[in-house]
Amino acid sequence: MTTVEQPPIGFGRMHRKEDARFVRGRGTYVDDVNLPGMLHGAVLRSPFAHARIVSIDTAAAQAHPRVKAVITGQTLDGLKLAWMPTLSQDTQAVLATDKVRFQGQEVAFVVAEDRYAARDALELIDVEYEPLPAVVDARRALDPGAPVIRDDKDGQTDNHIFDWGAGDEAATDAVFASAEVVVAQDVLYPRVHPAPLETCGAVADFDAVTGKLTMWCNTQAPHAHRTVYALVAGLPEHKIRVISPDVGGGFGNKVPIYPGYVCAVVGSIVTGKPVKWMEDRSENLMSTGFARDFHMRGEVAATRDGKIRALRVKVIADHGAFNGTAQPTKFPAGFFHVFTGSYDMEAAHCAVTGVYTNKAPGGVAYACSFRITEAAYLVERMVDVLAYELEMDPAELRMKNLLRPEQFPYPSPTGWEYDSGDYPRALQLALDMAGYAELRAEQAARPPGGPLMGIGISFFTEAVGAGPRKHMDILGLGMADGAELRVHPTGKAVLRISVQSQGQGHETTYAQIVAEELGIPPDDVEVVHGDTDQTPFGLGTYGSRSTPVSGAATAVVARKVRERARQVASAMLEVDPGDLEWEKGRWYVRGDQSQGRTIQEIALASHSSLELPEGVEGHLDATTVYNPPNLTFPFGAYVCVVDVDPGTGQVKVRRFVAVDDCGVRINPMIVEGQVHGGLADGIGMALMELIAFDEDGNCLGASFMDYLLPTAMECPSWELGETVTPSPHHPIGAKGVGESATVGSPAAVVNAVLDALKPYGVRHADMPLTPAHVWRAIQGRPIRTDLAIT
Ligand code: MCN
Ligand code: CUN
Repeated sequence: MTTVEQPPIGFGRMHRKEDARFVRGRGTYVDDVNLPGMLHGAVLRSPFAHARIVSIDTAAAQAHPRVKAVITGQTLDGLKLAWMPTLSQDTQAVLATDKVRFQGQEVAFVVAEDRYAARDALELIDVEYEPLPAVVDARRALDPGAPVIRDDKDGQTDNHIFDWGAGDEAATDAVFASAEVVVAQDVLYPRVHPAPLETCGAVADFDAVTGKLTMWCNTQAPHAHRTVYALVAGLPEHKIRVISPDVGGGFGNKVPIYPGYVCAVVGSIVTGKPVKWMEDRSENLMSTGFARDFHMRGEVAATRDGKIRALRVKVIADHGAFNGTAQPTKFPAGFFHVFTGSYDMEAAHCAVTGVYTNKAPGGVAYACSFRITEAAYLVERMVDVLAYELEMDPAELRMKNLLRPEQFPYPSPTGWEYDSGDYPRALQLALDMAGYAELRAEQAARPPGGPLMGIGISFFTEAVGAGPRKHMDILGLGMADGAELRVHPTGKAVLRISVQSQGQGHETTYAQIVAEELGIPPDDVEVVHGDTDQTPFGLGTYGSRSTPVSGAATAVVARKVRERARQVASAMLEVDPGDLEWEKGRWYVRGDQSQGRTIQEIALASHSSLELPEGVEGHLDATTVYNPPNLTFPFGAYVCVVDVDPGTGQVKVRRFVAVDDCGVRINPMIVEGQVHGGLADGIGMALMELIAFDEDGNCLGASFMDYLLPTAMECPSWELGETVTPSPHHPIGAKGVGESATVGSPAAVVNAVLDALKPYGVRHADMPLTPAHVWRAIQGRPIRTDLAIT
């Protein structure tokens, strides 16, 4: 990788501005916030997956000399805070009152002088439980006689949450009825966890005198959180300040509102002191935003020569005990209905049923683009299953079915409009980079019975940048983002945006957008984010929406400033504004390059005594609110090569070629970093990451001893390629990329392993493909990975 010493004035590779503090250990994370008199909270959690609470005795904990408060569901009930709304219009217990519904659920909150005393006091709380049978298998959740988990909800007599579908069912059924070939496959996307480096936490500081609540919290969506707090607490928004400081990774885990945050607030109100709550690793893994847990049945209708005609999908979506997913309200299964992926077909239909189980509130988190991860994985498995049945080459089958460039903008069978793409070019580039023909020749030359190698391909289409207000809101909040740009007299600038970086490098790339539009060097542009008192309203960073929405807002606001600068320059040069031409960083008189004013000169003049034309305000600033006209649709083609030892089932990823197209790249180095991270995620999910449960609902992934994460050891040296198909509706032609590789890569790895296992007649096996699982698949006995049952 090459980097340039002199930062570009605009797009291009440059080191991240924020790294100056990160590499020196000078970041400020929530746990670095220490206020005078601050107390520490800890959460008591349920050991049972499902149990009635008979009694809670807190007397001994209260009597602990260093304990300042013990809060239970009963305390909260008195404040009408025992239950809180979730982002998907369900309710979630803040502290359990009637029952516990998953292992690790919050039962009580202790506030003490230090973290250790708080933890010690948890041991002194005596909870009497009456255990109830647990529902762990999503496919059994709707069985008659299954224990009803949400008996707190009026009229809820089973574990059903929603039925939702998309596409044309009748048209799809008609195609299936006349199809030459139909293949069906059950595909599980097991429950996984984002596992960010920094766990979730907050410091709540309620000032009883001013009535203002200040909340340091590593949230990905500070403004959305503030509005929810305002609704829950009945405080006006200006009395709540949410500060999301440096964040050590989010990956979706830090979108929801967790009971610990609310408890910290109540703890601060009750004690009159700031209260810090930081969860530990096991708490993070057991109780916060899970991902996936999609039990899918896919069916493909095709012609005998491999033209895909239709796709039909049925899904059971396991949302855990509370429906805590964060996705636009109209889409209870997220954007799963992008499941036709990158392929041209006559019809498609999906039906998704959401169910409650005795597991932590599940949902969409973990680089998911609102369920496109599951959709992309399913369709890419189905294409390979079809190739297996038709005995066709999976690359050839994909080439035959990919959307063609002339089909864009492409209206998909389930109601999307893909903005732009050249899919065959991306796939061809990936195949060329991998040396596909030689790899197949190597595979064919292998003697039977020996070490195996497999080649896996995936092609994905993402849909990111939620989203157009008329289609998309969360809890009634439309998904537009504000931006404010102010250029000081010296030509230095401050940009205020509503999205919040968790490691994506926003302080750099947003400065680069301003640099590109105004010609102010990126080092002269300060990006302010993550503080609701200092930034305009917007819905936050997830679904790779920052570039598509706030990136666009930044370009738009910079262009507004540029137009103001033109007016000022016209006064300075005494020419008509229409006679001025822009080149990066300066307005000049058309036909006379020497007559011009730089943006810095204009900035000073805009604050000076210069007489401005009628109607032109002084100073150089602007605000905007950007409502995206459509999502952006980045895409990519991935090729993975694995070596598999049939004796042990061990998989080694030998090579990984990734061609990504995210339109115009603001900072190619940051884009590559995003792709590297997502590819590692993909290897993790495909081969080792898993949150499973035993039949009593005990979580079997509650530490990094059990929840395995990929390291550099498991990752090859990534081979990256790119194509650039700009988004036609985005002001700078950029598309989001943060989740692309996580969405696209698991299927490439799984397809590669199953390609290797082909000599053993294995058509499908579910993730994660651990050595034990691969070995069993070779023996013809693949397992159900989501349950601790073999
Ligand atoms: N970028 C660019 N050119 C493009 C597209 C993006 O230079 N054409 C840059 C952006 O300017 C930004 C970064 O790449 O600096 C990611 O941009 P984008 O794709 O818009 O994604 P977001 O900034 O909205 O980040 C969210 C996305 C999500 S949803 C998850 S999950 C995830 C991901 O980012 N979480 C991450 N990447 C992560 N990376 C880190 N280090 N930490 C996380 O928690
Ligand atoms: Cu769903 S994980 Mo990202 O959208 O924050």
